[in-house]
Amino acid sequence: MKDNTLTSYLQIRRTIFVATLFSTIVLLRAAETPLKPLFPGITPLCPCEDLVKVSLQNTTIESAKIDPSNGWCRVTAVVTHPPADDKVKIWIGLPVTNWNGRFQGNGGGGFSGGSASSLRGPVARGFAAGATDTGHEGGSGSFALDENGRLNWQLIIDNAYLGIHDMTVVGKALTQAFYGKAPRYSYFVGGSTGGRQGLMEAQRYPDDYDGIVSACPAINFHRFVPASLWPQVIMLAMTNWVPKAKLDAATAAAVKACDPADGVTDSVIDDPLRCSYDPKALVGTKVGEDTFTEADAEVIRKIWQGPRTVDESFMWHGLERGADMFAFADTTGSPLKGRPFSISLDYFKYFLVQDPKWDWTTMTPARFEQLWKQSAEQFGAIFGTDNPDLTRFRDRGGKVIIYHGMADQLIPAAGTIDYYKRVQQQMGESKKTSQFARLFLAPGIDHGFRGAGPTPIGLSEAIIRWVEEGKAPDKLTAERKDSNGKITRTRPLFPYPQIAKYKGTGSTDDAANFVRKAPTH
Ligand SMILES: [Ca+2]
Repeated sequence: MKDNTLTSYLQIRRTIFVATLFSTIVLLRAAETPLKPLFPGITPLCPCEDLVKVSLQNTTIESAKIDPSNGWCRVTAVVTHPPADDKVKIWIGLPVTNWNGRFQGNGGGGFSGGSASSLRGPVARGFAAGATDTGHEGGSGSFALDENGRLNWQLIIDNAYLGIHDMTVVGKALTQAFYGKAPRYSYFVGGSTGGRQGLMEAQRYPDDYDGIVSACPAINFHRFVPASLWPQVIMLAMTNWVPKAKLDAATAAAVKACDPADGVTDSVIDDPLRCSYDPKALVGTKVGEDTFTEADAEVIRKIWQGPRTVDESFMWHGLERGADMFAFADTTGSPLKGRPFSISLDYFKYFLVQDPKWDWTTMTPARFEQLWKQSAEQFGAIFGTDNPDLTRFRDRGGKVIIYHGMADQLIPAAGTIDYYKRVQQQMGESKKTSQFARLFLAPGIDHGFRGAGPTPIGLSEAIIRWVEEGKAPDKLTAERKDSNGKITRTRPLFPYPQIAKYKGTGSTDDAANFVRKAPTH
């Protein structure tokens, strides 16, 4: 059976929240290992309060105070971009003792650029750390429109890329002012939107970070965000709202059909891109009191296939088989009605249709296709974060680790694989790319890094070792724990396209019994 955390309704509704919290989760998992201090014994040059006097262009330092709860120096600053009167809020945390000599930028989730709470993990490990709201508060997409209902390009740009760069510049400058030394190394860590922000830094501001950890990145933003409305568009066009129980039945059937293909029957499809299970097998079967119909099968087939134009050409990747479908194909009430994913709905309302009162139930497949094209034209270059040219980042010695769960219910891993392949084409063959950028795929893991598969650990250590010691991550470890926190399964993860294959003997819960293999396709 699939992990029940994956199928719980409440968990899914909380996914945006999970994404927001993601960067904190990564760091808490890594908190055991103390980092080597790069400037042993270094102490601040000035009292924390003096940092309000630091002068930076277009920047107001609003406050600089010792936080009595943990003893750090906490600074808040606001950056603006004249002639716009935007306000990019920035939070910086500086350890008063035991600064490890490094800076860490932290990412956000959904439309939220980041949060002050994400500093806790890194500062506790001795980093000077920063985060930003990227110019607007909260997780709604409403910032995209100004008070006259027109696109607010400054706030869109702040959210798409400028805010994280501003935070990085301010964070490094305050670090230098506080300790009298610039950070020797800088890292960016984030998942979902944070993962997108990390790759955006590598693409647009390659000097900002030496190392980037980009988890389940929200790249290809202008494609996958509108694509996430597709399940609702299909159900609306077919007037066939498929209840959660049927979606779950199809997911369970796909997992059952494709799970053993990787050599281990463990409720995980290691490579869902090779699973072609067709839900027509369920037609006529009972799901609770209900009977699975041909129309239900058609909806689910189209969800897995992903959006297609009216004349059936490819628009974007669908959800992988095994990923929960309910986040995007959510329904409610009696009779059932569709309930679109909030980020997707906001994107259509505020960015594409530009009408906060837009009634999504007026959508047709033809209109969907038209808005899809508009999305690429208006926002592709700004929000897409899909530029494969990482030459400047590579040449300055930058390293990036990307990882993505293969049962991600919000961002199909296929889009990340597609981007990575494009990086390989652009930057030279796979060997050249692997010298600075590596992708790890985590089977059976969702957007919150839960699920039937084991969760990758040690990302922060891996990127630091790569940047500072030149040791590229040749393997990551993934762990699965029970509800008491006991490790019940370990697996190795190898850099894409290599896969972990069971040797055929020994426990399938022990990483030692898996070997590196090249995929057969
Ligand atoms: Ca399996």
